[in-house]
Amino acid sequence: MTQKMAVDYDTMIPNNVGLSSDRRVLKALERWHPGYIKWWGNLGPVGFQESKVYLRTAVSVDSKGWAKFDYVKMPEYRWGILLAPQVEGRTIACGEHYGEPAWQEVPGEYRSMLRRLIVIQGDTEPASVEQQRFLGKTAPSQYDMRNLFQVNVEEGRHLWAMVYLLQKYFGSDGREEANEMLRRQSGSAETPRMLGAFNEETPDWLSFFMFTYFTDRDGKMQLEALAQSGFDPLSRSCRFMLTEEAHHMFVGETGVGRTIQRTCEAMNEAGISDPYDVEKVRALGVIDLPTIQKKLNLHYTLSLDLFGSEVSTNAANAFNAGIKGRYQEIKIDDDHQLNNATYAASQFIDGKITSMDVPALTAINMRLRDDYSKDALGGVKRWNQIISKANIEFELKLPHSGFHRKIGVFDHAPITPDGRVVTWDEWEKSRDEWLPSKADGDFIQSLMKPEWEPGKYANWIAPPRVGIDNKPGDFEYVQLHMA
Ligand code: BYC
Ligand code: FE
Ligand code: FE
Repeated sequence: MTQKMAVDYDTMIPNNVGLSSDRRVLKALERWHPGYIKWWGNLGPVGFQESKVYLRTAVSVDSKGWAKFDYVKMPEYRWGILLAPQVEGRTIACGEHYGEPAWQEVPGEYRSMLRRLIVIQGDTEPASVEQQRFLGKTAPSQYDMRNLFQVNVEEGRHLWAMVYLLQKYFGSDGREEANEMLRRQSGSAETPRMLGAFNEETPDWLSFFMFTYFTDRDGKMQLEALAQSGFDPLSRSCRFMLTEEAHHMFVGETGVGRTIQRTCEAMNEAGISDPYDVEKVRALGVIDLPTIQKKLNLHYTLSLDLFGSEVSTNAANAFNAGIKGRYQEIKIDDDHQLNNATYAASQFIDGKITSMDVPALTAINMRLRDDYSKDALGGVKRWNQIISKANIEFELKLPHSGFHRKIGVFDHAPITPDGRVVTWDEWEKSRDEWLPSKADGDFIQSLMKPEWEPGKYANWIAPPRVGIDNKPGDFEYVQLHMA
């Protein structure tokens, strides 16, 4: 391994890309830095900027022991540029350049395609921070508050990762794109974030957990696909981002799991066996299981939209160019060019849901979405085990991929969560049984009372099994400093 794995903390921007000897890029990033800090101050976590948070910071990109935990004020977090180690002799994993050496510079013919993908990826990162900025104030525990802020600073770092690529490899238009990242804003009417789900609200902690389970998992899948890129600096950036991503999905899975567990415990203590007795369950101050299903339906389907159209020439071009691969491309046993392969893609024709074999090259998005759904099923099964262990008859399910969609073949099709095609009238009539209603939102909001005493948890959520960094139950994860 020729490359230094430790992170250089000598420059203002921690990095393992030799920034101190790359004056042009260092200067460009130093010029971008104040705008980023200003953005963090304006649109990052509201309150708590003066509090010391027990955060992990990457100190190496080694697979073992890359993180160090310590108290940091968030604005002083050392956001850095970290790439996974270069793999000697790495070759392009797919498409017409399959087997050729990976590119260390941007190939001219694919420049705009690459830039677009990096910009879209980068745009989602600050968007999620903006969406989650109000949640600190209603944190159900110090433990959860720390996890929120950990996710937030790491999404901030993911923005840095993409901005580095833009500044280093894309000249003046890269610089312009880097500035635009701080100008767009989640939910803005004039300058919204680029992808649908990143302009939605994250109004409460159950939404936050669903978001980190389902939407960060789209992040995982897209990063996996970009980690297969023939453009090596992008691949290496994404590979390191993936190591951080695992924690985000852990926060989501365990957050939803702990919510479910508390609901089941409260039901059992009160002798309520019918999960559909919503009023009685809610009177216990916990979130009823049908409402958890509705939140799941919402966040899963918003996340499915992030995969783009099932059949896409954009996706085919990116694959063919070797810019974006499939999930675990190098482990797939085929020609990696998809010369004669087909793939079953969803269709919605004359009001009927069907599927048709199409050239696999055009169905890259569909395939990644299918891989995503399989991946997302694991946690749902574990959530159901919590319910069945509590002897409650209820099963959470992923809804049909045609339900509540705004992108692709099912765009605005009246399909139910169990995959029946109905009339719009029927669909609208049942909407509130499938998706969170205003009343559901208000109820959840009423539970969002902060619990900031170390070791205590809001009534609607169970404590975690183990602390972060193996800390004891009453550990002070956030040294609150209220101005
Ligand atoms: N919303 O051929 P099509 C993460 C546009 S999450 C709005 O169907 P394509 C994270 C599309 O741009 C991961 N517009 O799709 C998670 C195109 O527009 P133009 C983010 C959409 O291009 C949590 C047109 O529709 N990373 O990291 O194959 C917290 C037709 O496009 C949407 C990436 O997404 C939408 N949902 O695929 C923090 C990776 N979908 O160009 C972070 C980079 C499609 O015709 N992005 N459109 O005006 C990509 O690979 C692809 O651009 C997409 C879309 C998968 C997003
Ligand atoms: Fe991210
Ligand atoms: Fe994430």
